[in-house]
Amino acid sequence: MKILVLGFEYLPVKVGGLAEAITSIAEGLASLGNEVVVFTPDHGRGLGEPVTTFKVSTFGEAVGVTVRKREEKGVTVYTIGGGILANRDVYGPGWEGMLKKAVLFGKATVGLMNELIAEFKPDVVHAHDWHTVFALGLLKKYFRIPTVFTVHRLNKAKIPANYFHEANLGELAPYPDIDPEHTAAYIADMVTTVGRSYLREEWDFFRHFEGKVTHVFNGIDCSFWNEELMENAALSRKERRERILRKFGLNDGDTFMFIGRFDRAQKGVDTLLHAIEILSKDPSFRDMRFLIIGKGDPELESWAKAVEQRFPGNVHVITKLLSREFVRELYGSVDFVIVPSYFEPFGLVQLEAMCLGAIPIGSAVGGIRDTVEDLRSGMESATGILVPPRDALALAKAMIRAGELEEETRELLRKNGKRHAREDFTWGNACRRYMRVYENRVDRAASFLH
Ligand code: NHF
Repeated sequence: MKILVLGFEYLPVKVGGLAEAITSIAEGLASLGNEVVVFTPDHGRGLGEPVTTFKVSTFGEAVGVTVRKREEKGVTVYTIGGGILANRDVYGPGWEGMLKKAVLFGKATVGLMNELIAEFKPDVVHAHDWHTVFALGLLKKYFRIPTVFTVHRLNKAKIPANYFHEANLGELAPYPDIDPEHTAAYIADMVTTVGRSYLREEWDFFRHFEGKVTHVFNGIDCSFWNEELMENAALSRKERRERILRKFGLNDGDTFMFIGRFDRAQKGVDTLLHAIEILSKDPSFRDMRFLIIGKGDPELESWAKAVEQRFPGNVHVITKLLSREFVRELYGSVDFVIVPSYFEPFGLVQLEAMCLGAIPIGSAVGGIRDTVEDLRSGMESATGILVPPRDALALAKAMIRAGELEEETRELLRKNGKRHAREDFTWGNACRRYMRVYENRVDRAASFLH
């Protein structure tokens, strides 16, 4: 098949998990024998060779657009630059800048498609997240190509209708404020999201598109998240843990790690900080160590630092960016990884942890629930522990329970986790299912089926 992928992030341009997902999907589809082309903004990176230039009228001026092209792992990537598309802030500058970027990107995709269509007429356009809504709408309007819209995370924003008028899509904007996710899903022929539980949790949104909605799980690339590639691969897990803790000035003990954005809306580091306060009153706290890694909300950063100062023998906080290689050492050394998200469409941390033998303790939401098998499901398949979200007491209790697990049980959880992550959540599986979506051979979510 000929597949055109649209997205605002494509590696090496990365803000969050989206870049990894879109790149892996494009490369995975190419390795299944498809012809895959990506359109993505240049974001001032200047990657690839310039191949064409043209002008686009937008917001009262004629903007010179430059398109660059590169081939990467079987995928042809066109990056569209010029005007605000050259701004390095992927989702900006500011909200207005973001919207202008999305409109210009949309209009420029029509210019580029005009040049390619004689040679490359896509069988399907696959757009990722709402920033591509104008591109999706315009490619559908001008070229009548079947479209798929994938939600990686609902943003639930409202856009003034004039941006749709500016994009020459006034017919999609009959009201003053438009939800771009709703519009993208409305015009798409198929709508997917990255996990089954997330689809159900957000049914209030997805139910509007019942009949053309399904999930496609993301994958995890275990070729990088692999214990054998660790610097300390030759050491036992216990020795690795001792080393890592010593590096941070801590004595050995059961180690719980959080890694992620410090925000108030999703990742739940506040629930963990509350749980540590609760645990500090329990005798088992003496032998517990916590590595808290991430950055973001300054208030949460200072709260984490304050907890570290109160419990210097137990807690170590890192707010600087770490290399992927060092994060791999950490995953392969700690006992447990805490994923206390309020919601999580798919989530990578719990899977990276499982690939490297760290046992996840996470919220029973979205992708965490889809990928972690709770201890209660029986020892044959269990890979971690699930707790209700936003419940610091439940999380604290789960950590005490985890600390009490025998080595034999931990070993089994690690073994199950590695198998589950490596075999059940591959990008190959994801791409094979996307092919079924494109070919209309996929099962649908239905409100009357349980
Ligand atoms: O893994 C890539 C990512 C997801 O849960 C994640 C999220 C945004 O919030 O699909 O998209």
